[in-house]
Amino acid sequence: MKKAALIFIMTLILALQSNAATVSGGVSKVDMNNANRVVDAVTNAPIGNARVSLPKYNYSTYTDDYGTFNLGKVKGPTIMSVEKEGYRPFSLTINDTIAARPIVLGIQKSNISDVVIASDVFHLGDDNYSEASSGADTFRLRSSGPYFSKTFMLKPESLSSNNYLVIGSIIGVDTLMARSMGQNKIVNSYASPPEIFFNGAKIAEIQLNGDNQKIRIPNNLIRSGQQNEITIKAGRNLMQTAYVDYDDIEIANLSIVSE
Ligand SMILES: [Ca+2]
Repeated sequence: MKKAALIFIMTLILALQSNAATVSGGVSKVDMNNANRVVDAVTNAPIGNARVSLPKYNYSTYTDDYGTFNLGKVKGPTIMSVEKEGYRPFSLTINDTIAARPIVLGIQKSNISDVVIASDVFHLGDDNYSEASSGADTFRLRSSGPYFSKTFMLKPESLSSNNYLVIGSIIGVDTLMARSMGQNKIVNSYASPPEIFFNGAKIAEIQLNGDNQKIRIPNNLIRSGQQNEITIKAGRNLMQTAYVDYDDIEIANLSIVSE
């Protein structure tokens, strides 16, 4: 997953270079070299009036007609999310280094079969976490408890496709694997991974932080044309036996994508 994230960041940097042309049009001239922009991932056309937000800073703004937007100061890892009618909700974990350079974000048109489960950022856990946690600096939202659960309809046609749960961004996962990958600075402990359940059956464990994690939903678990349920359960600090200490995490953008 880390490799995928690196490739994604490389793509982002290449995208920056290939888009580094100054475009003039209308009355104002926009310096595309130095602008953060939201574009259509397929056509590369600028997308105006997209909402870009940093929930940690309670910051949100809209792109202009050139797709450009300003980001305030960013410190440490934080989730940035982009919303635009007709497009899949998009999120990206950024930090000071990424925010210091122009960011070009390609977003994808939504498909009629996409189901958005949550388009905002939510916090799972108990609000008790170490400063060294991989998301500690980012947590702002109060915990809604150790579980997230939501029901939603899936169309009858979903059974003729492959279906995936897509987690836009996740931070704060402090598993042994996350620690060994350098995603946090915790020395003495680690946590069990968050678990994902679909209609009561466990379909995945999340070992690492990152963006756009895709989890296959086995078709035999799907109730087509009916209500289905996704549940995410926070992991637990495995070195704390005196009481239950849930591993605090934040998640942005959950959707079901059929392909
Ligand atoms: Ca905790």
